[in-house]
Amino acid sequence: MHWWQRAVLYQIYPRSFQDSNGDGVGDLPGIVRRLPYLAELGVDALWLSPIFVSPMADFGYDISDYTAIDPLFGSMRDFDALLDAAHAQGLKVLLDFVPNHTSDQHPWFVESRASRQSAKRDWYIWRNGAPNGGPPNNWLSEFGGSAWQFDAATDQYYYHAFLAAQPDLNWRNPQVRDAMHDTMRFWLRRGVDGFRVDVIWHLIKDEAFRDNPPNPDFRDGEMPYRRLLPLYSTDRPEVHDIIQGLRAVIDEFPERLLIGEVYLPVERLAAYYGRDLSGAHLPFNFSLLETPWQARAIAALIDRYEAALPDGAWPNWVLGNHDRPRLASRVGDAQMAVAAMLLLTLRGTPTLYYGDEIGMRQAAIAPGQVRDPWEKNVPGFGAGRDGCRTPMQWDGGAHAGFSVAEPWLPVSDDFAACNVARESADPSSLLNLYRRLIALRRTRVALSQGDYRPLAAACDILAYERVVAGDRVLVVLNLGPQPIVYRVPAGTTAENLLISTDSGRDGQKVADSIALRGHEGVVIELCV
Ligand code: TEU
Repeated sequence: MHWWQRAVLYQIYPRSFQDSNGDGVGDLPGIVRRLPYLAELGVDALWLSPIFVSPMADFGYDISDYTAIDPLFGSMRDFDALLDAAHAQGLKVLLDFVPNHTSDQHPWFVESRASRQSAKRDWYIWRNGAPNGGPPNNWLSEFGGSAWQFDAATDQYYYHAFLAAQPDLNWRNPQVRDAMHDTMRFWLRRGVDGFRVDVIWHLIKDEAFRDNPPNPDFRDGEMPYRRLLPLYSTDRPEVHDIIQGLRAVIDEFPERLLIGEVYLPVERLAAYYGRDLSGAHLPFNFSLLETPWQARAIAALIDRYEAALPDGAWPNWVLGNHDRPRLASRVGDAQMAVAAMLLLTLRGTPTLYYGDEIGMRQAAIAPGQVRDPWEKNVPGFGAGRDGCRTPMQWDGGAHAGFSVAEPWLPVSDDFAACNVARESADPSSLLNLYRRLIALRRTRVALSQGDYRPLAAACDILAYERVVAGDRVLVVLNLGPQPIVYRVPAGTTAENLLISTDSGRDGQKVADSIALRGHEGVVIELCV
């Protein structure tokens, strides 16, 4: 087994984790200071959202130098110190690799836009306008409006899937591929343990630039980008060759991990493992972010995902990230513990988003405090991502212990009750449940490696087994407020209750049925 199959991954949004120099923005020395917290939580690897030199139009997802640290976060020396300190505590470090687009301030793009004859012209996607005027085709930017930006100086348009300040690279150009492969090698040689690759399903666009068809499911009031199906601008068959190229670079180094960010239905996602598993090790599975929080819907999703996985492909699950509303606000306070138990008992590598382990909620952002360019470009559709990016709540002191200065985004107003210091001291807190679940996952092979066997999905009950030679556990989750009694399947003998979301029950003997309170989840040891 590879380390990442047994691992629990933890996403840090560096701007918001820990400020060490009093500028209100988190930084690398801040992360170093908090490594003991992460080691105690029990996670195995950190993924850092981008820390590279950037004008910050999209908070680091617009990179102008791939091989230098933005001074806002620290220096290369700080990065090396973080890598060493993390490794010394047994934590792997994954970086965010953003190969689809650069910043418009990147020297490559500056050179590319300088003239049609520029040696780097073809590094980006330049097209003439349509014969009757206007952009080359109907493609839309995810962040609002046409995906084509007119450049008066050279009388052509360039393509940007996101902001106009994030021009897309042309991955059909071998020089682009070589340059980007070299940036990967730069970090791999320094010792990073792998990458999370940004919008990997966007990397190649249709060679003929055909118009995207209308989306028959589009409803008024939805995000304008949803008006068309991105058939020709994303998820093209050729993307898998590009990903194979990234994977080949990863495989030049021992035991490195390639994760791909892919927002696609699980049936399409499966292809991102690549032919003969030569693609991403873990194409991120975001399907829980989009599924109604109901037992039947979740059980059906797990079945679809398990069925779609290619032979030998390793699954993974995500409950939150820096682009989506906070878990606590999606499933409701009462279900946070059950959600934690689901994530940490499903088959495959789980990824936690910073702050979800203490139950941070989507913060209210006043109109004057909006920082997210997506929200600014397309206001009123609920696109705003600031509310899930607020400072980590370490304690009940000034600015929640995140910084001595006013933070770049406001601290959520629940920080006096919801913070690490308080929850650490409370055995029944969500944080301590996460710690117990992660520790259990480490000791029970059934949880880290066992097969998944669905048992029940009715009303509010979701039950399944995890089974491996010599170890077998039963997970029962109550997704509703009513108490219920769950009967252990016929022919099965239950032993101890290993963990309940209601602390205090751990270790209880279980007979042939178990009574669960509303919103309770349990993991039970079964006789093998
Ligand atoms: O996100 C892409 C992203 O989340 C959306 O564009 C996604 O396609 C949509 O929600 C699908 O429904 C990545 C980064 O995570 C994000 O922070 C960046 O802003 C974006 O790419 C551009 O780099």
